[in-house]
Amino acid sequence: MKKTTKLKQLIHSSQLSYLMEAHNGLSGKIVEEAGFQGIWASGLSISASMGVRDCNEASWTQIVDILEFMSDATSIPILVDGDTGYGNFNNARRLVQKLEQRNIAGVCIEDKQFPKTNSFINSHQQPLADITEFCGKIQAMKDTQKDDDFMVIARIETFIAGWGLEETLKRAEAYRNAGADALLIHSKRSDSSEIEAFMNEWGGKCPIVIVPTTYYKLSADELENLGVNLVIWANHNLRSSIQAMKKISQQIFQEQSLVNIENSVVPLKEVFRLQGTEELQKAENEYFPNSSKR
Ligand code: SPV
Ligand code: MG
Repeated sequence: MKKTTKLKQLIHSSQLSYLMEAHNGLSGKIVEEAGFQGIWASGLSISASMGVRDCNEASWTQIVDILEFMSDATSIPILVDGDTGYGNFNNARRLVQKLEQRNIAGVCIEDKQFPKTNSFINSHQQPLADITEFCGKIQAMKDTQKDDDFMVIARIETFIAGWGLEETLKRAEAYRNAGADALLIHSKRSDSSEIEAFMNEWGGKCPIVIVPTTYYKLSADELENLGVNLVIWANHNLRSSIQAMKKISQQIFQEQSLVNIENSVVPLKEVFRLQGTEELQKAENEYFPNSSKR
């Protein structure tokens, strides 16, 4: 099945589905091996792993290069965090073309202005996009996609930017009418009250995606009971790897030796396995039989 069709099915499934964050080919592979059915290519995590801020400091082509590695390394669908689409409708529709060429399954764009700022930073100062302009962007993206199953998800930042339920519902209806395949309702509260309020009024008119980073205390059952379709674990591979890298760097720096280290890191052969070294060795036997003699 095509990756686009898989993502579409996940979003429309009657069961709650989950996407796990990855930020490069390696983390994408780890997410797939863990059993997840899809990947969230997080703007926060990709920018952080590049050592820059989550405000479009990395150019969109630099992001697309990373996405190409992620897509090549995995067989499950990738939903890309497309920020604001990197400009106006024209930039956003060109992004769709480039993502489809790389076998990406869908993209999520948020109704803020370029350059965006991460939703958890200075969110009271984050201007929202004009509704009509954002609807044109969604339409242009949907009109551009060649594969009917490519997903365009519209992310609503009203709660993040200090607006209420009324504005959220108004935008939700407008973006759905513009052709969005699903809506991501973002919240930075430590509880799910904003999401619950929205779900009570929305009435299942189209699939809903959430990112419970700050309301992380919800149990699996509580998440299920919200009635949303897709949950994104948005940054947890990035955050766990930062913790692991800090710990090992500090320990090696202090001990100036690897004596106590070897058993707390994966063996090299695991790195080679994840890189697919075995496949190359088989290919060498087939296509390059005398390679060992050279
Ligand atoms: C991301 O993962 O980059 C997101 C989600 O956009 S958030 O960081 O919550 O804005
Ligand atoms: Mg983001």
